[in-house]
Amino acid sequence: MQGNINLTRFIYETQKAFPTATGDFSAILNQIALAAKIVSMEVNRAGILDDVLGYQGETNPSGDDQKKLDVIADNVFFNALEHIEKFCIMGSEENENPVKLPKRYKKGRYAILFDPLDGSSNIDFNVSIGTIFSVFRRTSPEGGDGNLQDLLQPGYKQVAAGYVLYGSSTMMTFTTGQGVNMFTLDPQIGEFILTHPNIRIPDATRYYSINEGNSANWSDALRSYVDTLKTSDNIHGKVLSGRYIGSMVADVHRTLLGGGFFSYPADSANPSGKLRLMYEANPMAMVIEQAGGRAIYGEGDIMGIIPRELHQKIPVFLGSKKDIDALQRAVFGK
Ligand code: AHM
Ligand code: MG
Repeated sequence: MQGNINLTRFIYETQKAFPTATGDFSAILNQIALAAKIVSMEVNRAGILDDVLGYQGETNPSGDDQKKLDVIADNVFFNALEHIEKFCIMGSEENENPVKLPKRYKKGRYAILFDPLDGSSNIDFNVSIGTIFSVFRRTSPEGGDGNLQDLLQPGYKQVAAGYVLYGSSTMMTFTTGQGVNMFTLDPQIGEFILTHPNIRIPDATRYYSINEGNSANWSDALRSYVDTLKTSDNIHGKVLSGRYIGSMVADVHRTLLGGGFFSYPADSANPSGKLRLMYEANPMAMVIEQAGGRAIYGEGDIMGIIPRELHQKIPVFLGSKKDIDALQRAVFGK
């Protein structure tokens, strides 16, 4: 492929290389991109429209207060995806139960989970937020309605995953299991352009990323390990800088491009951490591993976990292989 490549062309050319492809992924990715453009526009205007910022007055299944933008983004993604007849069931971080598709649509071969607007605590401050998505092939018989089991699959069974970052520019990053590609929205033409083809996460870094406000509740091993990053006695042989935005999408995005690691660990107040396995950990783990990195919960890989429930939480450590290997050895003795 030559020159400036837009998302539609990228999808078309990738599909051409697989003669047996049905076009299902093309439809799915194009509709995710459409929803991302709409949410991006809403996020950009949120500070101007006084009915968009602030709380909705409800909590989501994890007990977090729902922001109005969370609910807007949730609706935008459902509306963009429900009618394309590629899914049999959907799951959203904002909904307690799996979301069935309207009867009038044929049921497709895939199940999708998404966190429509991650990093909600940053919404009111004009700080980057994002959308995360994860796609599985259905396990229930074709044709009928899907069920919870279509969604509750281990991460290694994901067939596609990615995120959209609403930052100083809007970027869409995804993998279908053949590496990771990153697209930047050109607002003048309203198209995503391939700006970072086949990304590999670097081994060298200047940064580590973790909420140190919680360090009093961490394990001693984790606290000691993070302390080594503030001296030159670590795998990088230099003092690292801390970078923590508090939006997983933005923190993972920086880690993907800049190396190092991002973590939301378990602590004594949150024994399973804060991040959700199905909506946040699994899709980001697939992206990071497809870029040559690693994603673990502690002793083992995030994508190996057999999920128990839709909103279950899991500690997350992800980043460059070199960093995660060292952290796993020091903190979990593996
Ligand atoms: P959310 O889905 O309610 O937005 O919560 C998830 C977010 C992640 O984006 C981020 O990594 C984490 O919460 C930050 O939490 P904290 O503010 O405790 O550091
Ligand atoms: Mg979230």
